[in-house]
Amino acid sequence: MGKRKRKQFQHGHMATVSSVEADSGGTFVTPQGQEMPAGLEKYWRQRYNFFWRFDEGIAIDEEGWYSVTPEAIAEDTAERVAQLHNQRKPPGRKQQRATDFGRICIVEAFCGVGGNAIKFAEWCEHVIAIDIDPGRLEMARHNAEIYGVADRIEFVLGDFYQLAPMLKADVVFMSPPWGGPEYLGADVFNLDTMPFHSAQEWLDRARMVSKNIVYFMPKNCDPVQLADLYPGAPCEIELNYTNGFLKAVTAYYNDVALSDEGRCKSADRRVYRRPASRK
Ligand code: MGP
Ligand code: SAH
Repeated sequence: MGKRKRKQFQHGHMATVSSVEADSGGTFVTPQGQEMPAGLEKYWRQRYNFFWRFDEGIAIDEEGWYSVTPEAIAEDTAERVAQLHNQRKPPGRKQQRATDFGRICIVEAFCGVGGNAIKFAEWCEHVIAIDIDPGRLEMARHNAEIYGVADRIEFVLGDFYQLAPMLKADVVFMSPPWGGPEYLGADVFNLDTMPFHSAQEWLDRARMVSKNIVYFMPKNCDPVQLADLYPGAPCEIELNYTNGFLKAVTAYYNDVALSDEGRCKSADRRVYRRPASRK
């Protein structure tokens, strides 16, 4: 990655930031002298939770700041998905990282600035990373280059809802827009009220790609409603933490629901388990 491209992203980041300033009013200045809208300070303070290589030129825009999956959570999810391949190996084979897990192809339906895509690329052979926003998709590519994994990611600009019928993969990961930080305003987040498409509609699209689905969802959603999106499938829902704070929940359906419990670092307990139904 040349210097020119990194600089261009720093500029793009500032342009996005200034468009938020008008809404939120106040700003804060980082120790590096960068002015940011006050509304993003909470996220900026967590920057190394999102990307430990943040200082190497990571690019994030407004939606990216409040939507990116914390790195430790993304890592656990990727490691768990990679176990799917391990299950298919002959017994006795010892798990190793990335190149050894090899053969998983995963669709990351909502790539954003690449928080999940980068971790999947570290653990799986091939990642198809889709986003409808060209600027954010470019930031994801740039960030993946910083992590040295861009060559394992196929970046696709488009609408996952339209693309799903044309795709096949081992696993689909979905972290769709939840409607911005306001999702925290509800006591219980209703999965029917997500923007653009309901959680059910997204999941039904994902089923066209693979039966193995991983769904990253608000911490205040109802786990039973989340499990019921895929009737009959084994489902496991985990709580995702960073530094002891609950951040989100992740639902795993079908083969990815059969986890190795001992290995998870950021999700410290399973909140919901449903075995496969007999019908
Ligand atoms: P958050 O709103 O920052 O809650 O979201 P937090 O930090 O628990 O706030 P607090 O005030 O309760 O302390 C937590 C995490 O959820 C973020 O870091 C993102 O990873 C994820 N997240 C938040 N939003 C609004 C979205 C979204 O719209 N889509 C996706 N995919 N993830 C989101
Ligand atoms: N997992 C990502 C965050 C995803 S945020 C990360 O860790 O960085 C949700 C993303 O979904 C946004 O970038 C938004 O542009 C994208 N998006 C919204 N509608 C979409 C659609 N129909 N198809 C694909 N991407 C979409």
